[in-house]
Amino acid sequence: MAIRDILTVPHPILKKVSEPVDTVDDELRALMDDMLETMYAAPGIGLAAIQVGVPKRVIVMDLADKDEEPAPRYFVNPEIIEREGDLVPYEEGCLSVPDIYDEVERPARVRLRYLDYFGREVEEWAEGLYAVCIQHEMDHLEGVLFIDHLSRLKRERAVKKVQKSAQAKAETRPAKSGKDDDSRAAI
Ligand code: GNR
Ligand code: NI
Repeated sequence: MAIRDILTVPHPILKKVSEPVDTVDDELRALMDDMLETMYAAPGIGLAAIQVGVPKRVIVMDLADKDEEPAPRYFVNPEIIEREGDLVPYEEGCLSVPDIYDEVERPARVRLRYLDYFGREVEEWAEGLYAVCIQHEMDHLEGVLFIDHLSRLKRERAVKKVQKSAQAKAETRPAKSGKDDDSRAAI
């Protein structure tokens, strides 16, 4: 297992539409394991593969409270097959838009069809935080971020703020070092 880097706005990959998965095999499970570890480390409650630069229709999630047992969930090729209830506002955040929070309205309940960690087909209703989170994650599969649901002014402000703090971080920290990283070797 490995923690992967999470892409932040305005990285162009985040706008890509992710491709369906053919088979849920060990290689895909290794990706899902990495995604879960990356999500827990962040920390976050959900993560789409595109956020670690992989354009596949894969999502991981864990909605358990800190004092509860971990409850990882895995979604491959998820589809919303029914929507129900009023639009409900929720203050959303996103690991690809760090430190920005704003209200987004989404349907209260959605019926899902997806493949789980073992490639078994599941159909179920999601409501509450589960409904909010799966709709946020499924937006990522279409290249859509929660800030795309806000006004242009709010969205542009958010992107600028994230860019600015990423730049400030890059200036105060030395380049990341790793065995495959020779970015500091010759200056
Ligand atoms: O960690 C996350 N929290 C969150 C809060 C409200 C609505 C959606 C989310 S998902 C987010 C992690 C993330 O960016 N997933 O794509
Ligand atoms: Ni997100």
